[in-house]
Amino acid sequence: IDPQATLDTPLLADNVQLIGGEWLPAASGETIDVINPADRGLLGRVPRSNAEDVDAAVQAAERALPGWRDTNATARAGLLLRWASLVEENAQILDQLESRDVGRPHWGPSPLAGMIRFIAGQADKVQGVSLPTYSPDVLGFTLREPYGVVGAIIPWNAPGPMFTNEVAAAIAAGNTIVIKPAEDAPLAPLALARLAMDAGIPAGVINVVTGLGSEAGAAIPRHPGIRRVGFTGSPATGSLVMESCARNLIPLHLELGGKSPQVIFPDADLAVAAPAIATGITLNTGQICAAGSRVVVHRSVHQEVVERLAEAMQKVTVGPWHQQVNMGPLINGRQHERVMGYIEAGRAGGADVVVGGDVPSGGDYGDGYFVNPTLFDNVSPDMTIAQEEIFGPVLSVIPVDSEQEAIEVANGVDYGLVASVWTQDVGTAVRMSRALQAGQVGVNNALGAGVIGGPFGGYKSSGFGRTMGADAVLNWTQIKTVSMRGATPAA
Ligand code: TXE
Repeated sequence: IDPQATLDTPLLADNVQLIGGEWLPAASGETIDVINPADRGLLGRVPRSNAEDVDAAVQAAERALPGWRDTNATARAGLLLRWASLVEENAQILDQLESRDVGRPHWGPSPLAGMIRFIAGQADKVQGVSLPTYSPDVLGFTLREPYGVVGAIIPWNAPGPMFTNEVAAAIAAGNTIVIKPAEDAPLAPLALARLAMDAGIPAGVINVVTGLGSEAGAAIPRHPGIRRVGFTGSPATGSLVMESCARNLIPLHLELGGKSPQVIFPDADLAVAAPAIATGITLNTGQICAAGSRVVVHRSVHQEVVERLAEAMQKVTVGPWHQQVNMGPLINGRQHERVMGYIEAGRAGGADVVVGGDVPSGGDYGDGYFVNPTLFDNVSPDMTIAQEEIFGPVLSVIPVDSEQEAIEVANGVDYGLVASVWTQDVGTAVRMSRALQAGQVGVNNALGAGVIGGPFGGYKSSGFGRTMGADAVLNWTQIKTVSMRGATPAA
């Protein structure tokens, strides 16, 4: 397969980004190389933008705002539905672009069109409420209005879904948006933006500025024209983005990853749980915010769980995206070093490596950022590998002796994104669903997945605000209370 082939799609052009309906290079002319993490081959070039380009994008979004905000909500929904149809027609090439850019093997049917359709359905269901008033001369009600020009910064691990989530919800609510994809994986977002233009979404409603986080990214929440921000990424960067929002006194939502527990009770169906947990931590090479990276298991089934997890993780095949494999490389050299550093920390901390702990070598692995699925046993809850998000295919098993201890260990981290509980007992499932501190709880499923329109977001340091579902659209609205006096009161 020719590593340049994806650039032949009419959905992408060399070194351009979308500002005010035009495909432009950075004002500085500088570029960033987009690299295939499976072989370090060059996939393309995108503009290396900075504050100047962000400013041009904000101005374009400001010009587009009145027209878009005042387009009736059903018409906005119609344009989103046209976008969804084009996304569906182009699902294969979008999937290839994302796979190549992220280094991921084919993921199954694309969720993108369905995600946009769900949000389109919400566009004309954004409603206020009627309010009681002190006088019969007055009507009281709320309006939910868009913020105006909004900004979003998205990561590289699932660029297509991240882009559609933020963009569809923000514009469905009547905002216009400036969004920066991650420098590591900007191709699918650029292609999706082109399809949105083809669908007839007006120029300036969606502006995509590519560039580095410290340059183009940092400029978005700093820009005085931006009225709200959505950010998904690391806690450290999220904190910087929030500081900028604080200076400008604007709201934001943050999604900052997790250290999601998989709590296994002795009555769980282990034949189902173990392979599902192994898939959950190796899907996308563990680079999923929801990935269940800690197995908190009752000691009575500890041995059996470790054996079953080891068997499932050994079956995972590793290789470049175009082969029939389960798992591709990590996104870049920095993440590879980071993940290998955590594996060393696990060993140094006294945990037992049951599977992996190393990198595959030779043959097709070449210069790719590969790492083998890694299973650590006898991890104690305070170890670094049990506390910090590794964002790689590294699973830690922590044995416990009681339900109470399981809850304490499961909740004993800064994060609170997803938590799973594996049991066949309804009582245990109910108690645990309430006790686990997480924005999503999965009972007998590893990623808290399988719900249509479920709001998604974190408890504790995993962030706040929700993407996806009807709440995602409401997130991008502000509430106005109107009291309307119909007649001048009689003298
Ligand atoms: O994230 P960053 P990185 C976690 C995961 C991973 C770690 C580091 O643990 O190992 O973060 O990944 C932009 N102002 N997650 O370094 O830096 C950047 O260009 C504004 C979890 O890649 O947070 C990119 O578009 N923006 C996570 C986006 O922020 C800035 C997904 C994310 O990059 C910026 C990704 C700045 N100063 C990583 N600096 C999840 N929640 O799923 C960078 N960016």
